[in-house]
Amino acid sequence: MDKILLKNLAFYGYHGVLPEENVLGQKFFVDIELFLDLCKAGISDDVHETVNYADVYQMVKNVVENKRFKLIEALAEAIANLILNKFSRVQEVIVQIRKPEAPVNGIFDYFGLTIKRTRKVKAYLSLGSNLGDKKANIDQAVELLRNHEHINVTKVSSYYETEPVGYTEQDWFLNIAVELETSLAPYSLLKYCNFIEKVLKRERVIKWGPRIIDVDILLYGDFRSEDELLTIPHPRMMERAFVMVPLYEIAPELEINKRNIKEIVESLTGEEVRKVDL
Ligand code: PH2
Ligand code: MG
Ligand code: MG
Repeated sequence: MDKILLKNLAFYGYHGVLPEENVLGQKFFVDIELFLDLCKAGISDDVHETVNYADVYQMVKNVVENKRFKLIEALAEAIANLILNKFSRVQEVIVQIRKPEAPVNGIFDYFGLTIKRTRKVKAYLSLGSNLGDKKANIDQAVELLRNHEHINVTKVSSYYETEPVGYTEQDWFLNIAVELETSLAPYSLLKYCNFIEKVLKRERVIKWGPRIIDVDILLYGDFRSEDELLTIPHPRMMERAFVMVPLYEIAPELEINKRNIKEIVESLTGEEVRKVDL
């Protein structure tokens, strides 16, 4: 991924375990690497489509010069946290801190550390199958999600047998909902969902027709998108019991478009959905 660099920022601060460090202070050097997509700003030449490094500098300066931590670990953590919270475009941040005047008897360039912190987003998926061994297909798709090093599957709903919606001349579906935490960007998560469909040899024949596996992104944090590749929240999820009922099981407190999920589920009148033990 692209990155923005802030190198060798020099400050005078009062962090340290030894009392004299908190009184006399010393020099601190900080390096920051911000990982984010710079493509849009590169084309538009507009600072609003990137992160202004001057704003990051002010934030880092303020923490290093005005706060007092015993450990540089705590200082670095505070800097990484502030950056991820304030600058939503930043996916990942590396913070390095160096103390060249650390009160240690000896000859050295500096003592220091580097930490890397990654934004984690909670996302919800809907999985469905109505061809072949439906349970095996769903299970294999969940396994492939679990295998990804940047995906942490946190909840999986029960299995639901569901009446086909849209194109009705087909077998009933097996549907589940999955909750996960990921540092993947929305389009990278979509790419991996499509990869899972490919591994399971899904063929795209009839729209809304029979399929070995369908892996749809329902929600990705509070990210919203309406382009030709990806629409989030999923455009039809609110009217579909086969999506909402499994989702309600694993996320009963969710709000979607400012509506409470319980109220949405209770308002559904459509197709039949039966929880099953498999
Ligand atoms: N998926 C569709 C169309 N219709 N019906 C049920 N019951 N379950 C599905 O997963 C499903 C569907 C298109 O993705
Ligand atoms: Mg679908
Ligand atoms: Mg799909």
